[in-house]
Amino acid sequence: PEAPSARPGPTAPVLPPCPDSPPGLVGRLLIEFTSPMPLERVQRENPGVLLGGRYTPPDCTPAQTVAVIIPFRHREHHLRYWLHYLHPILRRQRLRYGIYVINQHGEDTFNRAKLLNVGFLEALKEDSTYDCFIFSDVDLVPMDDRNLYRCGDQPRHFAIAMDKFGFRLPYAGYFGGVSGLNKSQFLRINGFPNEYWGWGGEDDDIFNRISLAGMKISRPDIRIGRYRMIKHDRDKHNEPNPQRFTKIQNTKLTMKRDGIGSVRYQVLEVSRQPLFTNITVDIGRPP
Ligand code: UDH
Ligand code: NGS
Repeated sequence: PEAPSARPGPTAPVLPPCPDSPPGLVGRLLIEFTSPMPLERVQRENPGVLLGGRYTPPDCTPAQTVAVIIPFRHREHHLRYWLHYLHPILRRQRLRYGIYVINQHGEDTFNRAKLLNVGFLEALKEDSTYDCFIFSDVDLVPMDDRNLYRCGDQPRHFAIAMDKFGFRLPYAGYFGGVSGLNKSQFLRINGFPNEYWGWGGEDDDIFNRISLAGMKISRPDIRIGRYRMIKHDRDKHNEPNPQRFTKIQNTKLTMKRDGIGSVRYQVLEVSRQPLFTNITVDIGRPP
């Protein structure tokens, strides 16, 4: 007798690989943040997204599985715009993906890079097949869907032409906003620093790590890597970090001991929402 069907049948069609250039992209997009965005509307408009914010293309097999990691605290209204714009874009890009909002518990000083380290580890606990990690601020929405949220043979910087910088890089080594590394690139730099409390410098430290590891940053065309940032005031408990200038001088020394290999935290809650997975975490406070 035949073995039970592991072979493809009518119920398990073999899908072709997803194309390098997805066919249904629209190019330049109109992005605006005028009227508030109700979460119910975003849910209604994205019925194909599975619990926890997971999606798999119905018509092809993607080469990568992408975890999108968002550092977060008290930005619910930004998150609703982000989900509204990004789910349809990522779907058109034919990505298999999951959205992870890493929510810093409590009111101690914010630590963006440490939250991103937590996101890397926790996404892999949810699904060990993630091989590409896109780190995105919650207030940045791409203005062109040809800016593909995938990983490549070098770490990638996506947010290179932000409206607030006049659609240019603010400086050649800028690596902030939205970036992506595959698993081996991320591990090669020992992940991100855990010791940047407050605003600034952590993205420059990540840039230094990448350079010190002998990698080069890849970027999209300047006409495609355009972003709108949702305008906001400075958050409480995320003041500019006065240590940031000296810290970024010492990446070569600190990256060996401070990174994904040394991150300590406690997950307080994992909550699978319809459009994202929310992970609330205690990451401690500055020494
Ligand atoms: N973030 C939060 N909550 C916070 C702080 C930061 O969710 O309280 C996250 C969020 O994803 C944000 C990212 O961390 O997009 C980066 O932080 P940021 O938005 O504070 O950094 P940015 O450089 O703004 O965008 C700095 C303050 C600018 C004040 C401008 C006043 N006009
Ligand atoms: C640099 C910061 C970066 C920051 C960038 C853009 O000066 O962390 O400005 O900032 N580096 C240091 O402070 C060492 S922004 O204009 O978005 O507020 O990302």
